[in-house]
Amino acid sequence: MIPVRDSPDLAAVRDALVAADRVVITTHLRPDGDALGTEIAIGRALRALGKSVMILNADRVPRNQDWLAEEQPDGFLHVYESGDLTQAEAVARADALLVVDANAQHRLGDVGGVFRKSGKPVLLLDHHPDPETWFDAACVRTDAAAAAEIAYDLIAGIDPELIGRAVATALYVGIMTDTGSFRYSATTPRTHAVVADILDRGDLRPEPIHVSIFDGRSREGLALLSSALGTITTHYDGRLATLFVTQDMIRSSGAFFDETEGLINYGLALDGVLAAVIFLELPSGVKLSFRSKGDCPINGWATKFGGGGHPNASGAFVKDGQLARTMKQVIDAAPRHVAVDPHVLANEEDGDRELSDSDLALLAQFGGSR
Ligand SMILES: [Mn+2]
Repeated sequence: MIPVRDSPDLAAVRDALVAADRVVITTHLRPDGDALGTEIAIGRALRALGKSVMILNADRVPRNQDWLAEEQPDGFLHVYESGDLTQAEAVARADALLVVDANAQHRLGDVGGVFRKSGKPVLLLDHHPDPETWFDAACVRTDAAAAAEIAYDLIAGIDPELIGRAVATALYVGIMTDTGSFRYSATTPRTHAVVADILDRGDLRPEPIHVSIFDGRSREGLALLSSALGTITTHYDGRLATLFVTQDMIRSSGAFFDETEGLINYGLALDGVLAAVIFLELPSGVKLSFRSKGDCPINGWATKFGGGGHPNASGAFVKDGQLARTMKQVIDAAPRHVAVDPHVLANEEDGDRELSDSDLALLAQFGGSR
């Protein structure tokens, strides 16, 4: 057992949950391991205390976490459907609503509006900066490596005995995925101490969990990886790497869109690269993910394109954006946000230049919108 990291804001969220008999939990669109892990861990702990809990998400579970969803009790995990009476009743009868791993209404999809219009107290547990202000109680720890790390303190603060196998598995998935398997810069000695306690209490073996999350790639997903690797280019003397995935690449590989998850790490893995951006072409626009190494905050850069996130991991969505134009705008905006050598900048920043011929050729090769 390690000491619980308590605080008045965590206690406020914890007390509200302990006092509630009925709780509905949600998280962000395209939920990831931390989003689901945090929801499931808190939800299972509250159920073990005899409470009625529903997880209600705008989007379905990603394929690599189907196994985690399948381990949950019936009726616990729901994908939101307008007009579904069971879901509407759960919100109407709830004593408290909880949002995890996201701090803005638009990140919650349709469930955001449902929560806000319900008139119920809405609680927040999150590790992203700049939360919206409509929550009735909020615990935001931007120094936590994952929302699941805060969930550990929340649950252990109620009763550490609640961290059995089900809760421990969910917490482990959350922390392991959000830290890139314990390597991102937000990982601290305490993160490892928390994980050690989780493994111990849940009697977990890490390997099968890693295999389930990371080694379940389909042939189609590998084909997509192969073509995405071919799009990696570097800019600003090798400090920035970009890669992209077009609708054509998704179609011709036969991969699911969620198999684009993690591709950006191959850009960041290049020697000398400080930051990487992946451009994902969707029918409705271009989804951007930003990653960086060490002391190179890129959340301001993502904010410029309507998104945000953490200093080393952020995202944005450019609605109706075309791939070539969006790439140019993002790459042009890089020098202000990525530590770029001023000599390189003098050579590169010559007004309103086009994408380089090689970038344009790559886009043409992979059928990207111009
Ligand atoms: Mn997270």
